Amino acid sequence: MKNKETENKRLKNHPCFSVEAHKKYGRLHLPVAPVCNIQCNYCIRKFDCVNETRPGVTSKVLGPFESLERVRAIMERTSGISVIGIAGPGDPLANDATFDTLRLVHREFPEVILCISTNGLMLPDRLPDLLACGVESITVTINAVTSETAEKVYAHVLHGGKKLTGKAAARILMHNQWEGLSEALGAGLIVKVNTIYIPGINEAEVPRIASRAAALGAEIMNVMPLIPQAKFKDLARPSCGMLSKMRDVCRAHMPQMTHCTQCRADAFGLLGEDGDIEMELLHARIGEDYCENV
Ligand code: CLF
Ligand code: SF4
Repeated sequence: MKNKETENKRLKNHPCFSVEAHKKYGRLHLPVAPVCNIQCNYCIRKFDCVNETRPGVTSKVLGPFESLERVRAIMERTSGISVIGIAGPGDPLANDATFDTLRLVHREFPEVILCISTNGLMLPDRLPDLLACGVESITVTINAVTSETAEKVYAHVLHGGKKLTGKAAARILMHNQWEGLSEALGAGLIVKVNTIYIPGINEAEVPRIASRAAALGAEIMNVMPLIPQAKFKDLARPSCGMLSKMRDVCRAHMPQMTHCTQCRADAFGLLGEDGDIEMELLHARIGEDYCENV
């Protein structure tokens, strides 16, 4: 059962869930999760997770204690960090360091909202651990509602000690994403859905993801434009106009995030006010046509 008062406070103070909060509060990412358990066709491992991070080269993977040191140092000299998140560079739930880090940080900074972003494969399994660590908000990246489309988006899924491909991979991934999302909402977490808008592959399913996520009670959706790379390097990146139109369609189902900066796994501070090096990496990688607030 959700505690409405706590939930509203979290939503109000979380820079990714609230457009107002992002002008006032920042997030601090801890890059402790290098391993991933799936292969998205738009991902190259040497870059940060493009589900949730800007595709700059990962500067450094930290361990749990190094992360705690980083939190201490940044909290001492930066005000307004309301959220500490783990968003890669791989999948947080595929890395035990995620849970060790969350526990350490929560013990010392219980007032900060803990957040993770995941592909959802291990969410039903690891939700109890996330709750025990004090996590209060999650993002699940869902790119398809049918296995035909999911098959095109994901090359493989590592599950139960096996490497699955095709429909078998698609089915287990989608089942766990929706199951995990639903259970997380039932457990009182605030939940955002990220969807990569991949022209020619999943545009017909993006609004269906919005509709289903809204029906389950997710708070907000973040439709992110494909960054063409890896197997999808020859696909077109959606224009600002296409993105805006897609968000309008999805808005009929649920609120849309329009202020995402596709930040790095090691970003910190207010959204959009990260260092110059990150901006250079972004522009070098995806060109100057990056559009925000559409
Ligand atoms: Fe980080 Fe993601 Fe939590 Fe935010 S980011 S784990 S929900 S605290 Fe935010 Fe960055 Fe966009 Fe993500 S701007 S990429 S939506
Ligand atoms: Fe890459 Fe993230 Fe997909 Fe894993 S979940 S393959 S790190 S984009």
